[in-house]
Amino acid sequence: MSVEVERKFLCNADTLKKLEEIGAVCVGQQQIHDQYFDTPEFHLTLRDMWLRKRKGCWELKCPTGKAQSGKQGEAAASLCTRYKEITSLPEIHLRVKEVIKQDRESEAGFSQEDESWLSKLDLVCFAEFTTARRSFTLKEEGVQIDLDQADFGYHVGEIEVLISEGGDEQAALEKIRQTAEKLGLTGDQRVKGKMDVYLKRNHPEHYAKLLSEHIL
Ligand code: V4E
Repeated sequence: MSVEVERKFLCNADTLKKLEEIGAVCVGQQQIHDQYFDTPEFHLTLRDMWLRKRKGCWELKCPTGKAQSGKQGEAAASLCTRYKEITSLPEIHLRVKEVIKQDRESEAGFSQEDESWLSKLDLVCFAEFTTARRSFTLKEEGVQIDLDQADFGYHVGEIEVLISEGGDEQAALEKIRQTAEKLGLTGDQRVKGKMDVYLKRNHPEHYAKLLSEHIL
């Protein structure tokens, strides 16, 4: 299982030029269609768990344990997020079931095509959007930079480093800090992700609930 450490940033007219200047190499462009699922009572998202279907595969992003302390300090770390990424469907099902605490037993076997487990756990799609993504890499640093343009009109960049669970978070934060510096990012506020903007516009009640619980 991997942990994604990332820092979002606001893109501007100079971002592409800057990426070129720092030697970032474009490694691809893609359209990503995401569908996010939760119960009507928001069992998952209120625990900062994000269940989505992307390119026909299920993914669950959930919080890692306590942040590792280190010399990066709280300020740098607070600009970044850290989430475990689970892609094994049986494990996703188990974790989701644990949280929703449904005692209804569901069948043991599933396939990517069989979506009956969703309705058994009362999961419905609450967000659906498509993102045009351009990805760049700073190969020597193991850093990926994505420039995302969501179809609801939000443009955001992210600097990300993947580590294994229990891997060196401080090193990841340092790589992100150095990349942000090279890109000339100056802001000291965490930048909103796509979901933040999407929910605020489309589901203000859900958004307000997540804000009040300090999830967003
Ligand atoms: C973790 C999370 C959500 C799930 C989507 O995560 P995000 O990284 O924003 O999406 P995306 O498309 O870039 O995924 P990737 O391709 O990198 O896997 S939705 C909300 N969160 C929580 C969250 C948060 N609290 N603050 C910030 C800045 N981002 C995400």
